[in-house]
Amino acid sequence: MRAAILFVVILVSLAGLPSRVRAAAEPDVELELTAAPDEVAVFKGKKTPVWRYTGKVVKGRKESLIPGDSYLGPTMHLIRGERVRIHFVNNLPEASIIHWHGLIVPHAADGLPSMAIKPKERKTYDFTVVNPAGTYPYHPHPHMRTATQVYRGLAGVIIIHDPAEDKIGLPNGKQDLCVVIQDRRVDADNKFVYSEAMMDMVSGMRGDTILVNGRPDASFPIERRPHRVRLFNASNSRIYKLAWSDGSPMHVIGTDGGLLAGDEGPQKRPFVVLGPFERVELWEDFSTRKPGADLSLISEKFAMNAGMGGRGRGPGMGMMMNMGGEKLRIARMEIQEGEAKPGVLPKLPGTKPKLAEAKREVTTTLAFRMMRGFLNGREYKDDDLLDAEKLKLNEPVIWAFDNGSEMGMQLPHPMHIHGVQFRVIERKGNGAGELAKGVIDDGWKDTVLVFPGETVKVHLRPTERGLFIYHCHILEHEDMGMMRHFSVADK
Ligand SMILES: [Cu+2]
Repeated sequence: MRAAILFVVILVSLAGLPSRVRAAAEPDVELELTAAPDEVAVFKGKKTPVWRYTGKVVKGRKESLIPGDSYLGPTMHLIRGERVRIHFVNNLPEASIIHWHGLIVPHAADGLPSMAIKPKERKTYDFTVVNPAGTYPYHPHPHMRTATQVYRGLAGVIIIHDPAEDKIGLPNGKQDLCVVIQDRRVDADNKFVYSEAMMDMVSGMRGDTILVNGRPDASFPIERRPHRVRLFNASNSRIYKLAWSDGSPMHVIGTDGGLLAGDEGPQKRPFVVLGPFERVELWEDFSTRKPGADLSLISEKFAMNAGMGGRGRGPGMGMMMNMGGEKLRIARMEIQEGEAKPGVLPKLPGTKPKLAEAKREVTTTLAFRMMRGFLNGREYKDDDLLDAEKLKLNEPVIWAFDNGSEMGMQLPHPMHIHGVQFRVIERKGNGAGELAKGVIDDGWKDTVLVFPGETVKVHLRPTERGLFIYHCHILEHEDMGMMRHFSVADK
């Protein structure tokens, strides 16, 4: 990063303070984010009405907030260890709240649906950046309105930097690409069309127009040298099977919660599967491609049958639903003229963490039936804390997501847990089918795809006390009730 030296200076000065002093200290970075209706030139011709975040730096590093050039919110560049204060201003015609997806923050700063603020109100968030360097989303989270608010354009990226990561020597500056992938249905007036037809709600809303960083027909000028490519699926519901159009493998160096450890990555994969709000980071050496080569990031066609199931019967019985995807071009990689500067695949530091034995295990059954989503048989309500999963502070727990034993539609559900990063320790049922080779279960995760008929177990250790939520990240499923509270209490 251009401000790498400044980053080091700030972190060193922070580290020198006793934590008690730091806790009482003023924020290092103070930002303001405003959500409001707007019109943006997304396509040729008429402007597209959107809802979007705009922002400004109130105090601290000017480069902590970089405005987007379409409807997406500004990209926040935060440094691990920094204290951050963010003022959210709601200038929308309805209630909203911002959630920092994947960030481990105190309960009061998490942006739960029950904390949504009314139009014209403000909310201030205070937190310290404790997550590893990586790529994290932010987005609205009001109950029953998240899907439409995100679809209208409310979403953005937080990139966390860490001087320790800078030492690895990963490509940076212009060779550090962030690729935010969304799909929309667009009408003749360039408006985003949101459908509430039953099939669109069951599969989740999908569109046939791909937007990258808020732009159609995206292309990136690419120098003939290694790049870091951050892939972020910010779509409401679409699952992507991402690949290079020339068939060369992808080199995975990171997942939701930052870089893989040295003994689990880099990984060579023929393609990478990304569910809603999952992220994957790649290291790709474009020096092997000729200038002008026809190269694109694509989503390959794939089949996935979902439908009425039940343990032992498997998906696909009775009502059927196509949850697969057609072939789509995501973005062109325009290989520039100039000398090839090949690189070597980076060595990633550290080893896979040894997970402490978990004496506590919780299970959540997933179900979607009659246009309603259920977790352990209950639909979400802001004030429903009955039977909330109860975790203990700092106590390791195994959390199982069972997508095969409830009656109802068996659909893929990307399950997201607030307030933690977890490790996937078991996947049973092979519901991924032909997608299995591209499902990355390594590294730190905050969202995991649970395919029809599968049970996926994750290991986590909550470090923030209070009330949080977990939910399906197909935003239509979440809005239709597939969300629940859990609590973290002292021992
Ligand atoms: Cu779901």
